[in-house]
Amino acid sequence: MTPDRPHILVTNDDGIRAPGLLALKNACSRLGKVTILAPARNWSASGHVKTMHKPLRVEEVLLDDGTPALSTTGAPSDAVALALLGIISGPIDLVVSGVNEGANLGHDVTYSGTVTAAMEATIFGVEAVAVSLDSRESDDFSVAAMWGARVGRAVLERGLPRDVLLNVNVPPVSADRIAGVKITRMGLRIYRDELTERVDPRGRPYYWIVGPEPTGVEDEGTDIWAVANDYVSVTPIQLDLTAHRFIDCLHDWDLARDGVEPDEGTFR
Ligand SMILES: [Mn+2]
Repeated sequence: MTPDRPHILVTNDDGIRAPGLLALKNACSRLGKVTILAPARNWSASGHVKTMHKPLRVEEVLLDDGTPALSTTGAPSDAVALALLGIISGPIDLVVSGVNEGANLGHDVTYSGTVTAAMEATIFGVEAVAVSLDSRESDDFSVAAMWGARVGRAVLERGLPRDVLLNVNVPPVSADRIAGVKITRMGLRIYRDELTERVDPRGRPYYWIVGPEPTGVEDEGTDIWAVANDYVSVTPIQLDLTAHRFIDCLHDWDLARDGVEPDEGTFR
């Protein structure tokens, strides 16, 4: 059931100045009232953050088109928590996160600030969609934003099961070259990171973990396969990470058998 004028929170992980955020705001404005609360800086690949040991600031800013917005010193997931805990007044019907510069496919979702912002909404019981564009070069986020709004519209109309969010990835092609939309499962990313060691001016080593963009296994039915074939990929993700298929096997492991005992003096 769609409220007459749903209230949509738009956030991202590329920061409040990112063009993908503005494009998503424009697209989501067709669905209802949009409020923006996004990180002040780029938090890409920050994972699911809960800032606990320093204060969070929230500041009123204007986007490049003059739209009022809120920025925070916190992470993307902090932005969502701030909004849902009361920084934004009134109920929020939907959280849309993106449009991220770069895909969030397969295991990327565990690193992704874009997806974990949406996960934070799911934890709060608010429906959420993450949207990413599979390009690091394109500055046109309008097609991906439109698909994010289309998926968001469907979520508002139909609702999602509790614990489920939608991860949308859009190929970097014009609207008329999109082959369609595929409902997918998470594929297998292949990361190509390498360890680079350098030495600082004081003679101590430091490290970079960096490499070419990840590739992936293009198994049919996966998010990686869909985007590689110019389809919009929509993957339902759940926060229950339990490996259900392994539970029975794990029962047979006899984890409590003798042989590894506590140190003397522990828990006396
Ligand atoms: Mn990002």
